[in-house]
Amino acid sequence: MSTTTPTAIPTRTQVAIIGAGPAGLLLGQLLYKAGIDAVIIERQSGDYVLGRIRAGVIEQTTADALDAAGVGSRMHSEGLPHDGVELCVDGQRHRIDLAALTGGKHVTVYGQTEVTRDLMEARATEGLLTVYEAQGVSVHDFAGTQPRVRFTHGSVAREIACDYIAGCDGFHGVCRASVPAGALRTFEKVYPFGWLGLLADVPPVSDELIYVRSPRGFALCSMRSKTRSRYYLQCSLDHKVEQWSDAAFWEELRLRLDPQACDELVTGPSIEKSIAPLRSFVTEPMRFGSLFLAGDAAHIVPPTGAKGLNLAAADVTYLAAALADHYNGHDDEGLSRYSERALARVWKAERFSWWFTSLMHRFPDNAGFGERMQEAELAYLFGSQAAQAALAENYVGLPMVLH
Ligand code: RFL
Ligand code: PHB
Repeated sequence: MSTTTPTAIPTRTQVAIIGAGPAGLLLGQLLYKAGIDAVIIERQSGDYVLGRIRAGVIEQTTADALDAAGVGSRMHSEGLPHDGVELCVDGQRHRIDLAALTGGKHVTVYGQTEVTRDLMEARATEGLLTVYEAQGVSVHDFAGTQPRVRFTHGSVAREIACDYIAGCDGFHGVCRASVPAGALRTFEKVYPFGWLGLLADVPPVSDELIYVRSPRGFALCSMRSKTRSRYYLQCSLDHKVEQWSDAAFWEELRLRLDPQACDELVTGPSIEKSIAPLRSFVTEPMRFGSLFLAGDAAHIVPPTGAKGLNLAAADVTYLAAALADHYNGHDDEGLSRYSERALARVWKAERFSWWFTSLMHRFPDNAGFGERMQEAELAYLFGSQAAQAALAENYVGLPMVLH
């Protein structure tokens, strides 16, 4: 999909975007709407990008950004608005009424795969260039004002000169790694467990997501539609996905769910199974010269708060607005303040994701004091409207401050 012939690759553009994940594709679309020229360079194929099963929960600000990019219509017709979310603790379910606690806000359950597909299709329809399967991508001279991107495509060496590079190439990308040592400060927390995810064409166990804390570890019941479910189990970091048969997954899930959910659980063959480690990570600043980092290239959150894709969308919303101000001759304040504005939002989402992860998982070395702290925090949460409102406000997404 959207793969272009090598001859169509230009030697110059205004913004070279590295990575065609949600950050890169959304930025490309927002820049197109602002009349700014951009080329996206992606090392994988379009099908590979679409095959990665990741996020499922869209905040209102992300939905707004997708609307602004002109790609929101399928999300509105097929996405599932959720007014609440459930927490199940030791077999007891507690509903957090997101809408009531936030003055009517909700989240939309719509898969990252579908967001990516919508963005790819919009790009193809507009005839905008994404170079898929670019090899050996490297970024150059971005300390100054005439950066360049080099790569090989179809065994032809290419170079694109540009005004700015947007590093949207994820946690393992080349952009952050190319910044001189010492220019960036990083903050990291690695959690002692991972999430084993399973996707299956079975109806979800409940109308809303259920985050489960059980003595056997965390579980999450999520969905992609009314006929497709996504489940996760906290697992040990040394587990391999091949160790987990579908039957073993469903059996372990049942052991973590409440009796009602066990009764209503519909199982079936998996379409996909994968293990993801959990990490909190932030880079400061998110800019070096004419290179701007956005999305997972700059920060990672553990998936418990469903914030990763949403943060990526917020970053590129700030960045697209800043670039539009620059090219429209207004001013460069947005570019100067990009890192500061994005990081203010990032750190709040990092805090929430870390808090929610710490609250709901079983920590291997937490048997004493730590476990009591979790229990006390949960008892406080379920007994306090104010605490539930704080959870709800963060879960639906904090507002974006553009000016
Ligand atoms: P991506 O999606 O990793 O895309 C980066 C792209 O860059 C390409 N790339 C390169 N291209 C050219 N040259 C190179 N040298 C390159 N190196 C890499 C890659 O091939 C890729 O296509 O980053 P982006 O765009 O910043 O998007 C971030 C999101 O994908 C991520 O934050 C979310 O998926 C996180 N996440 C969730 N976020 C939410 O908001 N809500 C959720 O419910 C949610 N659930 C999840 C998640 C992530 C998960 N995993 C697997 C980590 C659930 C899981 C299990
Ligand atoms: C998902 O559906 O993949 C999902 C939902 C909520 C999360 C994380 C992942 O917190």
